Amino acid sequence: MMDIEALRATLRTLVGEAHVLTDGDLTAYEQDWRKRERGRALAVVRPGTTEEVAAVVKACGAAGVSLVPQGGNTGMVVGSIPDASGTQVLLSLQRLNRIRAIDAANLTVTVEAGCVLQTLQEACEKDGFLFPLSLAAEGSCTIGGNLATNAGGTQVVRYGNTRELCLGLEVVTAQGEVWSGLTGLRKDNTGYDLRHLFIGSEGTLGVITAATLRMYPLPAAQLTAFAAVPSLDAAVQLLGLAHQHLNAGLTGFEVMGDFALGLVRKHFPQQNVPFGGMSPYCVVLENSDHESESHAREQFERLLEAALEQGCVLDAVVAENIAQARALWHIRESIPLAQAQEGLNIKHDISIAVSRIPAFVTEVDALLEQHFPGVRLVNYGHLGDGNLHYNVQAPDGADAEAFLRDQEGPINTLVYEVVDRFNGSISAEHGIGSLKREKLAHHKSPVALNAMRAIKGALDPKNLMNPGRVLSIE
Ligand code: FAD
Ligand code: S2G
Ligand code: ZN
Repeated sequence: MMDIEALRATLRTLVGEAHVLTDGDLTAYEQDWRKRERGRALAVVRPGTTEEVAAVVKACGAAGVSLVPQGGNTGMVVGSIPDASGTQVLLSLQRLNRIRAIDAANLTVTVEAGCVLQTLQEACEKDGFLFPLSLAAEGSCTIGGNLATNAGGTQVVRYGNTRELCLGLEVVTAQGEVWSGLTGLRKDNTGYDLRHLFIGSEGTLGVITAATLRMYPLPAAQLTAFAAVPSLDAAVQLLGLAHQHLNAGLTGFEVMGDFALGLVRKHFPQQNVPFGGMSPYCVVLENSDHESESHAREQFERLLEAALEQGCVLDAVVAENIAQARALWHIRESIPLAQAQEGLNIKHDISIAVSRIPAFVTEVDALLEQHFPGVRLVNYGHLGDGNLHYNVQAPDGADAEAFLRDQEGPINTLVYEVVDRFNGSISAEHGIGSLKREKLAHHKSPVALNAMRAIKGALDPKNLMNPGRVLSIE
């Protein structure tokens, strides 16, 4: 039988009394962001150095106690909180948050896992560089969590996911050893590329403690436009025009269904959403130009003229200044928050070839209407990279909790069956966590699942790293 008090005492000696929490209000660590589940930690441990992380992992390993690494706890798939058994240690990386180095000549930044994404963005900008990962949770999510979930966000269309931004990692392995792979090298073909095993592994293979990431020169101008479009087909057509006119300058392309925007109008009336209700969809897109603001504006005008001529845009506004641009982006980023205010909801974070998204939505809308009449469809997301947040809210006036409990399974099954037929992915950017673990087993080939289990068995044979997340290991 594990001696909980003895382990707690050991952990206190390793990281300091103040950084081992065992009572009081631990909701921030034990409840997931969507307020779906609440776990109970044997202890919340907050190491401040990589060496302390290694010592904690070793101590837990020796005691046979599993660990749940946690960054900002903004994950969407219930992967970053302890289970309800009270036998797991929640390892918070929040104190391990230094920016170790910004290397201008190499265009890299080396940063610790607990650094909040927005803090890193601001530090790079202060030195004249862009760290281009951007998502609505950037004020609380951390670099370690972004890497562990291979986060996407609103600039993937130009810069790729977190994976593409990572050049090197420092990881504490499940055995409590430190792998230091913090190279800033763009080329290093010396055996298996271990960083890519840990990126997207959701805390199930090791604890990411630091990373060396790509930075880019700040653009001379970043212009934002908000356009009303008559259909999803028109949005896809506008995307094609934007690629043609802006090429590498296209750094964001998000689509928003009118019901999704309606939730922002309802819950955040102070945000004046343009074109209220005039079209079934709106798009917010961004042009980053390295020449000048006037050049960027000219390009946008040419693009919007062509789009108006071709009828794929009904109306559009181009932000006159940074404040207006931020306000337009804030509307898009407020959708998940407005959804949370509206109540518990069923999320489908899916990706499909861009060209096939309109047909997918037509088909799955009709099926949901037929089998679950009255559900409300909150459809929005990163159309630029084929990732849709096809979310389902309970019918107006229905009990959201009961709806989630009773209908999530059947609705997921229906939606994911169509995703499969469209050769899509059932998790584009949020990962699997515990929420989609059974779905993964159903939607991934046995060959892929066996290879994943082999990797998990090799790197974490005792299954102490975030067990029950991503894979079910007996
Ligand atoms: P946590 O939630 O703390 O952890 C997430 C997972 O990573 C868990 O499995 C955890 O065990 C593991 N983990 C955390 N830190 C480490 C570490 N150092 N080493 C090993 N494993 C670790 N996601 C997107 O991809 N794109 C979006 O556009 C997006 N928008 C969002 C908008 C809102 C409003 C919210 C609330 C969330 C959004 N998310 C989005 C989801 C979430 O923000 C991302 O998954 C983010 O990367 C999680 O970072 P975090 O630090 O909060 O990680
Ligand atoms: C986003 C948030 C999750 C959701 O805002 O891009 O990833 O579906 C989403 O609400
Ligand atoms: Zn997203």
